[in-house]
Amino acid sequence: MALFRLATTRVAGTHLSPVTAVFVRNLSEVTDLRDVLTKKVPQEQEKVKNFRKQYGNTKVGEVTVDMMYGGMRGIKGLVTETSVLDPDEGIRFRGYSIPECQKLLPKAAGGNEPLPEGLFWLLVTGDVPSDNQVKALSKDWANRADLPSHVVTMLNNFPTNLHPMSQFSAAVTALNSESKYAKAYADGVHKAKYWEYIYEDSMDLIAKLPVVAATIYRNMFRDGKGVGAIDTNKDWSHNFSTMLGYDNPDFIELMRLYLTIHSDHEGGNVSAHTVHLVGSALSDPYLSFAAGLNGLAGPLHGLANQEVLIFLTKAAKELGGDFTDDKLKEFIWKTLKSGQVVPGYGHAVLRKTDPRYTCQREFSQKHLPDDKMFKLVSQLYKLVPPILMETGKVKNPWPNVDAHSGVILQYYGMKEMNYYTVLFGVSRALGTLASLIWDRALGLPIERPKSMSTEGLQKLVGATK
Ligand code: CMX
Repeated sequence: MALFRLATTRVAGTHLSPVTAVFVRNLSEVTDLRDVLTKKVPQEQEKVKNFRKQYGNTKVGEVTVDMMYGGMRGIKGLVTETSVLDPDEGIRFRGYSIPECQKLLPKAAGGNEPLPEGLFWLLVTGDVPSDNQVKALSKDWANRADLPSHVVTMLNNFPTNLHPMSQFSAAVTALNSESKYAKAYADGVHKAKYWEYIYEDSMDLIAKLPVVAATIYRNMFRDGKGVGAIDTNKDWSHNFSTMLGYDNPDFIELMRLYLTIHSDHEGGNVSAHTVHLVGSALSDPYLSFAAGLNGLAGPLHGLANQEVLIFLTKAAKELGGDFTDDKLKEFIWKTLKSGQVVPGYGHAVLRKTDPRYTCQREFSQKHLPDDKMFKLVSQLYKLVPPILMETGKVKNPWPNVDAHSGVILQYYGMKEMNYYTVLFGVSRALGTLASLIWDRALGLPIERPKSMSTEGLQKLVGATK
């Protein structure tokens, strides 16, 4: 259906345009993501309003005492539109599985992997974008990538023994000097307009993250002489790879895949939940995302990709390259008996092999089938699950996303394992910020669940002491 839209004067962003009449045939032809959202937001607001009016008091689950002590597993307590995680099937981004995204999302010329720009468009709008829409997004991000000088100075002054994730989160926090949302809030903007500024900040932040991340990498592991200029004709992952100092086309393809698959894992995981929570206090996207990065930096979450490489390197060293099944089993048991986890295995929700692991395995089978470390990862895939099952307590013995990513990066020369979580963080911005835009568009309130003391809980359930 053709629709006639009056483009309103831009209230946020740097590109104020006059009120103009724009003829738009359908949304698949609109290349400005914000224009698409401007159309979609009122429709979604209406949908949610009507749904809540009719079903607002309907019960969706029960909460047990164990759930309260057990990290709130299984409690349905959040609404996240961008993706849903099925325990057996894995993640679906707006209803699309990873193989479907690999097939349907636009690719770079000559490339096979989806462009993360396309995934972001999908997460924000629910629609698979066209090539033109994705190209417009690449250009938009390239044009927003500049860092303010105080952040560059800050990055250049960090000691090289400060973990890359700490540098990353501190720099993102400091970027909030650029927040258009914080400024608009201070100027008394109406709450109906919040999402527009959150959108602008999110776009700016996503654009700047690769520059921040590459600066950290170059400062810590290369000559620290800057990251070079952004090429506005290249996609986000291509520019990021070049800034990191990697120009192998296969590495660039890996980055496109990597930045796509690490983006979102529904709303309850530590990084996504943190961004949502902090954002609910109306902290701007820089502050909210930096908080999420600090959660991602934990070894049970995003830092596990670093931990996996440490684990593999330790195994290689201790076993002196003697990777017989028996020796490896012994090493795994030793790890467990010393009270440590096997990193890269297990998940709070998943109960099967993570499809994010599977697609990295497929990438490796294609690009690095004979790599020694890839073979070790494959051998562990065979050996670890039965051992974890034998412990009798691990609910999911299968590998997660972090079990695989490090060895592929090593293969292409990125051996600095304490940097890996930064890559995860760059990607995680796509999902968490897409959600943050919708959080404000739907006017979700400050988050404040009820907590109880053990004593209060005992009274509540009528426990005898
Ligand atoms: N190695 C050893 N023990 C493990 C284990 C693993 N890989 N996974 C779970 N367990 C243990 C738990 O520590 C827990 O032990 P206790 O009862 O002694 O405390 C028990 O098994 C039950 O845990 P669970 O219900 O199966 O798992 P959780 O939901 O509590 O935790 C996770 C999920 C991911 C933190 C856990 O599987 C783990 O620690 N894995 C290793 C770290 C990892 O790979 N994290 C990355 C996850 C993906 C991501 O977020 O990036």
